[in-house]
Amino acid sequence: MTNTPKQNEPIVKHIYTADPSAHVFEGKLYIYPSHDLEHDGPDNDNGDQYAMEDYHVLSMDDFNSPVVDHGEALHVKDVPWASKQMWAPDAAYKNDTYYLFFPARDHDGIFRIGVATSKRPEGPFTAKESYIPGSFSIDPAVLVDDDNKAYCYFGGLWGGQLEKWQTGTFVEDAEGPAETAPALGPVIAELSDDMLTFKSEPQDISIVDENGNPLLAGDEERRFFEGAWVHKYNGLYYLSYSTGTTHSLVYAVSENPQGPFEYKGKILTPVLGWTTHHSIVQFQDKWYLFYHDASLSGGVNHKRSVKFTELTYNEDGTIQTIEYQE
Ligand code: FUB
Repeated sequence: MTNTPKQNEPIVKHIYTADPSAHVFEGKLYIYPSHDLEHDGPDNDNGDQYAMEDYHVLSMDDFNSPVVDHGEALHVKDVPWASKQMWAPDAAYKNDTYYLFFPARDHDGIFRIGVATSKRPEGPFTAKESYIPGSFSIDPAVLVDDDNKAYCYFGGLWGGQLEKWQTGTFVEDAEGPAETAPALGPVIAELSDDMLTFKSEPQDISIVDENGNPLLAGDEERRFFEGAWVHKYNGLYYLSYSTGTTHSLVYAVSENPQGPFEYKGKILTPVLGWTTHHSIVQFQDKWYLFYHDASLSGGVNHKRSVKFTELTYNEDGTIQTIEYQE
C-alpha cells in the first residue's frame, strides 16, 4: 500500500508501471498497468527493452485513499501459449466475470492477444490455453457497450507488428504503407458473448480528417501508432491513441463504435520517455486521464510510472489539451 496519490505524480513508486487501463469496478478505481522490469538488455525500435513478465493490478477506493498493489495477478510462465513480453493489458467485466486481455509473443515470436479470467477485479487471473484465434499485434482495449456488445480494439506499429499483417497473414519483412497512402489501424473485432473469441474477422478502423479523407501514413502528428482506448461521452465514441514517433496522445470521434472516426485533436503533449499510453475514465462526477512517463527513472524509456490528471471537455464535446508537466 502507498500514500494517497497526487495528480501528475507516480501513483506507486515501489515498482515501475506503464500503459494504465483504468476502470471503475464495484465502485472503486482499478488500474491494469504493464509492470516494467529493471534490466540492462537490448533497447531498440523492436521494443526488446519492454521485457515485462507479469501484471500487478492496482486499486484505490477514491483519490483520497492509498493505492493498493494487489500483487502478481498473472505471470507469463502461467500462460501456455506465451513466451515473453507481457505488454499493455486491459480488463472488462461481463457474465459475472472479470476478463484480462493482454498481448504477448507466442512461441514463434509473433504477438497475439490472450484472455485470462477471474471472479475478482484484482485477480489472480487464469489464462486460457490458447490466444484468441485470429488475434495479432498488441495493446487490446475492450469496450463493453450499453447494449452489452463488446468490442476489442488493438494494434501497434513497429515492435507491435501491425505492418506485418496487411495481407491477413504474418509477413516477417513487410513494410508499412507509403507516406501518401492511408495509415494503418487500429483494428476492431467484436467479441463473442463469452468474451473468449472474435465474432468475426478483425477490421481496420478508418480515422478521417474534417473533410472525410483518411489520415495518411506520413501524417505522423495525427495518425494511429499504438495504444488505442475507446470511451463514450454524451453518446459518442471517443477513440484515443498514441502517435508514437511524435509522442502525443490524440483522439477522434464517431457515432459508431466501428467508425469511421473523425480526428479532433490532442489530449496530452509529449511526456518524458519515448512511449505515451493512457486510458480515460469517469469516476464519480469527474473525468480522468491515466497516463505514464519516465520521470521516476530519470528518463529511462522502459522504466515508466503511471500518473493521472483531471480531463476537461468543452461544451461542444471536444477535449481540452493537457500540457505535460514532469
Ligand atoms: O509497454 C510496452 C509497449 O509500449 C506498449 O504495448 C505500447 O503501447 C507502449 O506503451
